[in-house]
Amino acid sequence: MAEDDELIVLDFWSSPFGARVRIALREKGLEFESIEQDLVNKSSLLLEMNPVNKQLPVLIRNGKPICESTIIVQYVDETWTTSTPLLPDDPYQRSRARFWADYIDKKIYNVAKALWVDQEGATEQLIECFKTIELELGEKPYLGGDTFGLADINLVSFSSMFYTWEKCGNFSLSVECPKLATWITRCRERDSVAKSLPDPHKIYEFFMNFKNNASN
Ligand code: GS8
Repeated sequence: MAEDDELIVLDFWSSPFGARVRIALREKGLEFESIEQDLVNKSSLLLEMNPVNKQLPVLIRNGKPICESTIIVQYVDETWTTSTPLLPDDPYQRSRARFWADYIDKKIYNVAKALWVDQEGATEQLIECFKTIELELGEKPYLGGDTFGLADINLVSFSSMFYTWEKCGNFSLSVECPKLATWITRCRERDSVAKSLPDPHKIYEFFMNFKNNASN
């Protein structure tokens, strides 16, 4: 990293998307400042840095913003190439990693949101998504193969919410998908992940308060 490189993350402690950026930066051994955002009264900095989506996370490198978590992780990987690649070199393997990162983005979160509002069939759909990912994982240590990468980051970032999803959907991930449960433990043992993810019980409390307040 150039000596004058300044890295700022516009962040929120419980955000799985923010966690992706923190994990990627930590995998690369980069120092950064995380600035906690108010999701209701958005700061002028957030609105200036992400005027289109007005969402976090935003990575600000020397004043220039990069938006959308999956794009940020790829930017980090393409910018700091000397350590811990997060995508394979081979274009075909890269396309597969991107496919699974995209599947996780498009499917998992939307189905979990349906579970959140008690939509019928949402639990079954979520378990089906988990099983699909578990099938792809197979006997590999990581989704991308032997090394931790983009697709792993995209999924493990949600793992602090799994306890909440299991409670809401009344299922056990380790019973339904034992290999995926082992994969979560493996990923969470990494320093970058352990330092970046919030406590699942804290997330449960946070979401239950939010849900109770919303229904009152
Ligand atoms: C999603 C970011 C997002 O939902 C990404 O970066 O991958 N596709 C984006 N951010 C939320 C906070 S995390 O739950 C957010 O900024 N919400 C405020 C809003 O949407 O107004």
